[in-house]
Amino acid sequence: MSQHLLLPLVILAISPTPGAFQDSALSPTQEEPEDLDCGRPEPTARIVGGSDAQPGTWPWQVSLHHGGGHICGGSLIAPSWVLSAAHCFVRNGTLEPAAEWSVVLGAHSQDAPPDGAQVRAVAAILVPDNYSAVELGADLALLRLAAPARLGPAVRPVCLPRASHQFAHGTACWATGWGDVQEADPLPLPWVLQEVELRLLGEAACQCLYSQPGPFNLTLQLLPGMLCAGYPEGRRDTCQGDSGGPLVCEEGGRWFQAGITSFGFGCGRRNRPGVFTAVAPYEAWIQEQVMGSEPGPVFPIQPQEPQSGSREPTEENCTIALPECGKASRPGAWPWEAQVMVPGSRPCHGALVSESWVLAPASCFLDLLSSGRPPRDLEAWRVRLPSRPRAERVARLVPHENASWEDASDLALLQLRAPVNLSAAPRPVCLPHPEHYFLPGSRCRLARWGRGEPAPGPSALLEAELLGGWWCHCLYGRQGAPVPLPGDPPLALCPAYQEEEEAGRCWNDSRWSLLCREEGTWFLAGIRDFSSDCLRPRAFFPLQTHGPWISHVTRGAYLEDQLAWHWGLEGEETEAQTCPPHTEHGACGLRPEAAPVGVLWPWLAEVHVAGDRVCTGILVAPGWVLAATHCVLRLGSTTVPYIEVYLGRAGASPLPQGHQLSRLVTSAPPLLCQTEGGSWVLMGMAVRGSRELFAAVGPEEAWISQTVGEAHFLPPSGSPYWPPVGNNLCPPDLARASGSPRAVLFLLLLTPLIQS
Ligand code: 4AZ
Repeated sequence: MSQHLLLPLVILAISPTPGAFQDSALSPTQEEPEDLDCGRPEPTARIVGGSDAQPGTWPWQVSLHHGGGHICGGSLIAPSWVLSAAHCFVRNGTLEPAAEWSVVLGAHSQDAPPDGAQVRAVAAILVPDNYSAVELGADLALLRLAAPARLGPAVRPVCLPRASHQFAHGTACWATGWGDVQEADPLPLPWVLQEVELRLLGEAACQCLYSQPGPFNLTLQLLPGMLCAGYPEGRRDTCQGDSGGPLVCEEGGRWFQAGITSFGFGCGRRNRPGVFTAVAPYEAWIQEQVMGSEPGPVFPIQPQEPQSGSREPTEENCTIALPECGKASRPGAWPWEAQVMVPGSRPCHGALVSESWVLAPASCFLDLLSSGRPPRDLEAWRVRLPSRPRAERVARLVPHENASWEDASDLALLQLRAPVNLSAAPRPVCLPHPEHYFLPGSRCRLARWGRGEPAPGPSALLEAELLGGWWCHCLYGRQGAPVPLPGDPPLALCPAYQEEEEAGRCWNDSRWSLLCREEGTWFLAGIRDFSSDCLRPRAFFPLQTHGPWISHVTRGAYLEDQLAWHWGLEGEETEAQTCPPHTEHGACGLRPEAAPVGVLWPWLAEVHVAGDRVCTGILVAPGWVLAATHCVLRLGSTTVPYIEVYLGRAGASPLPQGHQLSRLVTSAPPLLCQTEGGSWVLMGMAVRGSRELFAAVGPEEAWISQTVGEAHFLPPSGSPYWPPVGNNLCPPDLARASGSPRAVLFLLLLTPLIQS
């Protein structure tokens, strides 16, 4: 819990084996004082705002080891008893054997065998009969130690509340543990016990927060015996590995254990406070289990009544927190836009992701690394942020470990020397969690990224609609590749730009990041348009896979839950799907099912012949367009006229203004049929003068494939499939009817000509 979250050592093998802690001086029969005290650590100074606990501050905190490492926390409640969480010990409905567990007491850091630490074997694990799953409550357990702990400054029991004890909501309490410091981010060495101050939330306030719908429609019904602590804005919390550890509140100079760390939705997320097992309601169960054990746990009388008015069940506001990131007064005026100024280079554009960190492409700086200039010399580097009078100084540059060889990881984080005050500007952009699912149809825009020149025109204001994951994935993916389901990280994000279609231009000289909006909040969704040249739709590398790295480095980036999740409804696939046949350039014959904007038929080409005719061509390979001969050649002529081919704009938008009247003669429409795999296949071209009679393309396969090696013919198994009645995509098979005309076709070799 560093700044806030606790940390697990779950996966890391802890170096000292339990034996290393063995306290040989301890005699198991050692007598404990009769008047066992509780909840009083030896006085020590605590670092205010710090996250490492001072040794001796929380002497009841224990670490529960299994298989050689820390798994859960616990609290010493009597010399022979430890309180923890049931879910630490129950696997698939079965209690794990006590003999596999050991309890480490008096540890501060788990790095080295700590002075004064003791290890005890576990004689018994007791779990309430009605425990079945964390979200159903009763998540507590008692561990009887094989030998009592020897009490001292580093090992003391905590006080337990009686059943009647009431903890006022709003009370500042403390949670402690060695759990993760962020989701999936273990506590770093030297594994010092972490502490975090959490406020008790009343039942109504907590239920209100957990009733806010979240991704995967996750909400939670709080049950009696559960207790919440944390903040609506999140950011301070317990996490995996803290489970079983105590939440303690000071009353009358003693520390009472109000809760046992149990679960939550993620760690430190907005409107998702930590859920604890309330200890007070389990007084009777605890007393029953420890009966006859001397000395037993201490349940002091509540030292003072909580102030009236702050107790449950008084009225509580339902104050939910709104995102603190991703708000922009208008698109294009991005309050997170950062310019990294490195002497001798053009500014590099990035995004502010927290008070202290800027995310930018590593490629802006990698040349500095390779040219031998030490990147550590950041003295002259500056970062410009909106509305800041002076440029910020840079303390640290952290490139992504794969930055130099993987475009999808072309990322670096720059730490500012001093955190900036966040306001309307500068304000960080929101980052997606790995499971974020940007809905097809999401509205997205571009922001400058890296060293690219701005595109001419109102590029930053262009609005795109995100295409469906299946189409985007298969267009750039491999044949048979499984399409990621919602909740799995996508390999690409494809925005379609209506304006770009209309402008007939492409910006292959520019570098962009992709911002997508959910409920008025902007997320940095993708980086580095990786589609080459003018290939459309554009494709961006999704940023969400890097969320854990960013939060690990920054410990405070604004990762935000998905805000729009009405998916799984019509149109969106939720079943496993694989990609249809493809070429080395990606799948052929795919088009967006619901075609939000953009090109309905992405292979259609406008073939402009000698300035007076426009007919239809078909893109059959990156450099080749197939057209009907009668379109290209005038009757009786054998010389090829001047021809221009326009790609990527047919089917969606009308012909450009000014061309429309003189060139409205569109001839040789193609006949396309859809295969079972979803690909569209060119079956025929209309014969001269007809819109209904088609000449089959199939017989020309040999000629086409000899001329255009990369043209892709569907294998026999992908034979065209005729859709059910009522879905009349293709007319009867005229193309194969006997006596049907041979296609007379022209292949046009494309040369790049115009790039406006
Ligand atoms: C866990 O997995 C866990 N943020 C513990 C506490 C919380 C979440 C998960 C609360 O043990």
